[in-house]
Amino acid sequence: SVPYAPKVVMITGASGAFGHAFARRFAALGSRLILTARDLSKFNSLLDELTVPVHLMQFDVRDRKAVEAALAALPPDFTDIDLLVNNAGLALGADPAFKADLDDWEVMIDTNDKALAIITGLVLPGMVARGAGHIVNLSSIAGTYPYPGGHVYCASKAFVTQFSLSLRADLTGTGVRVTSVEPGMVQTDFSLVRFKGDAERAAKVYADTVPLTPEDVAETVTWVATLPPHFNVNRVEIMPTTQGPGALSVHRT
Ligand code: 8X3
Repeated sequence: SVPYAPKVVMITGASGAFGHAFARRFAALGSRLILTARDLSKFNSLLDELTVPVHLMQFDVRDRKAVEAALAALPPDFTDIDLLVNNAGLALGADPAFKADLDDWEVMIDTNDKALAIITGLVLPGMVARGAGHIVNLSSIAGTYPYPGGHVYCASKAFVTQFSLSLRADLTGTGVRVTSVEPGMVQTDFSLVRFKGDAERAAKVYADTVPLTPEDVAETVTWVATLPPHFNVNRVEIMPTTQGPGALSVHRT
């Protein structure tokens, strides 16, 4: 048993490996789950294994009207969200900034930052009114450590970390917790998405090393979310043992 188990957990972008891993862990704690995705068919096998009540919401997190409508239509058993896991997010491209596709920049900012802030803003007043709740934001080591080709992705994650810490400043005394979870290398479809389906390039990211797994990240999210209510983890940075910060770049003639 854990000190605290959230009764209703909402996970955005839950069709991917992180979302599935989080859903399994909170289901094991008996939480009711709100899972959101653009494509609900990606939940089929997961739904077969979950034995807790699940409410699915189909939207692109960038579609504010769709998000508002879905939240307004939550069934009674799901309205009081105890834990919001802002998991939807992505990286697109890793070429230098001066070669980047500006459409990629827009999608990253709209998804990783704008949508995350709006969904938080929609869910937060209810938590404050109830005097309890927890926002867990999936940030990244990229928000702290810049790297070549990271540009807008790194900056978008710095937003997530700083937004999380700023929320803490407003929420002390409300009973609502906020945590920025900042993983390093985790083996998922993250790189396949970043490299737009180039499986060979994506595989190279994880070759000959031991990356974290989605279950490792789920372990972290479950840990911060099941601590006793007086205990807030502001931010938690995790990496595989085989990864560490790199050197600053120096140009030599
Ligand atoms: C994912 C970690 O290092 O690929 O956010 O940016 S990294």
